[in-house]
This record gives sequence, structure tokens and C-alpha cells, in this order.
Amino acid sequence: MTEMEKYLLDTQGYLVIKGVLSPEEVKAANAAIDHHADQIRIRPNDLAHGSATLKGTIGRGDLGGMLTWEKPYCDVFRSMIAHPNVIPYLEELLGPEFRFEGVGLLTMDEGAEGFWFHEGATPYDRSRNYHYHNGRIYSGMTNIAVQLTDVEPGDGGFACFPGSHKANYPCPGDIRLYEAHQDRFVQIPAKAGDAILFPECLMHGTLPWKAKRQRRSMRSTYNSGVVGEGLMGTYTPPPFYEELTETQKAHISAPHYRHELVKDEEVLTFNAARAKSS
Ligand SMILES: O=C(O)CCC(=O)C(=O)O
Repeated sequence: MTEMEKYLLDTQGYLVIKGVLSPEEVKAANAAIDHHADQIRIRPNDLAHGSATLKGTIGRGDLGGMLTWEKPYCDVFRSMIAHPNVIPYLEELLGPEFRFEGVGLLTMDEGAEGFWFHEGATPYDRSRNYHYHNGRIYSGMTNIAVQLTDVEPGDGGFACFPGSHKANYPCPGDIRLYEAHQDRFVQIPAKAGDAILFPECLMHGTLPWKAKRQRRSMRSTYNSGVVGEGLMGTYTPPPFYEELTETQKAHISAPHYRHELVKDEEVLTFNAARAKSS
């Protein structure tokens, strides 16, 4: 992660990473979705929460279960467990033992409603936080939203309130509903294959979809290796566990703490120096 990327993420609360998926990977993902299109569940217009500016004529589409699809359809989705193009970002923000927590797809057809703006760092949430300490960023739940179709300026789709990942005051309701201070929000254009990286504590949501082309956004979620949001106190490897690579297995392991070797090295170096000087 470059110094420029760290600066942009720290000040804006999001980062656009170009070309996370290649054109071939985007094609494979879209073909897999087309093959399972009958499983897309259209929501009952329940996301705008009464907002006059976010309402739409149809609901958003949701699709899950991609990791369990038969091969080759599952492959691109499984690659997001530890994709080489996002590993450097996740290691920087979450540590080398980051955990993959899941992947989902959302679709929006022309006229689909938006989603009220949620999260935003208040109230403070241990699992979904963001801070800077000892020269580095520590992020809680972190999302990589890969766009599988192009998003142009004014199309709608993902939007956020930059800087809100560091908010200290509760967000007024009319801002959350996109009925006040709309000029402070940004909608994020992206090409198919680009990803939006954002900590969940950034206040984010969705603007109604205006384009004729279907919006497809594949969002993968990660957290640090010691956090598990959805394990209910137990951990059972998924049925496809043995089909994963060793790296992928490592990043879906049960939450655990790994003693950082650097702490041992510090005391060993100190002892070696002391022995030498005595
Ligand atoms: O439309 C988007 O990309 C944001 C969706 C979102 O925030 C969510 O599903 O929780």
C-alpha cells in the first residue's frame, strides 16, 4: 500500500483500487451469475427507509452462496478469500492473519431504490472501527466491493460520506436519509474489475440506480485474525474446505491470536546487547 493510498484512505475513508479483477475474471464472474440468475432475490423495497430521495420503483437484488457453487462457477468468488491483488491492503490494515468473513453480490436494475446511509463510527463498535496508532492504520471490518459492471458518474450505486469513518457525533437523521447536505456525499464511478475498499465504519449506502445496464457489485468482507462476527461460538469449516488452497484455508480459520514474534526478537536483541557489554 503506497503512502498516497494511505493518505487517501485515512482522509476520505475509502480507496478505489483499479483492476483488482482482470477482464477474464470479470467475464467469468458475470457468466457464473448469469448461470445462477434465478437465485437472485429481489428485495421488497425495504432499504430506502422512507427517504424521499432514495426511493425507487423496484427493490435491490441480493445473491449469496457463490462459494458453494460447482466448479468453475465458484472459482472467482473463492479467489476473493485471499486475492493477490488485495492481500497487500488487507495485511496493512488488518494484519497478516486477516480473516475473510464472506462474499455477497448485489444487483440493481434501472429504477432500483437506494439504501439509507448506515454505520458512520457512532456509536463506537469494537468490530467495526478505524484508528491510527504507532504509525499505522488499524481497521476493523473492511470491505472490498468489486464492481462487475461499469459505474459512470450519475448512475447511482455505492455512495458515502467522506471522513465519517472518524466521526465523533451521531449523524442527523436527515443526512442519513440523504435529504440534507447531499453535496457532501460522493458517488463513486468505477470500471468493471475495479474495487472500492472501505472500512465498514465509513457511513455508506446506495443511491437509486439510473443506468439501463444492471449494476453488479461483489462485496467481500474481512476483519483482523482475532475477530469473528458470525460464528455463534463455534467454528465448523465449510463443506468446500478441502478444495481450497493452503493460503485460502489460512484466511478462513477460526479467530485466533498469534503471538507476534517481533516481541520475542526485541527482548532477544536486548539480551544479546547486554551480554556483549558486560
Ligand atoms: O450499494 C452498495 O454498494 C452498498 C450496499 C450496502 O451498504 C450494504 O448492502 O450493506
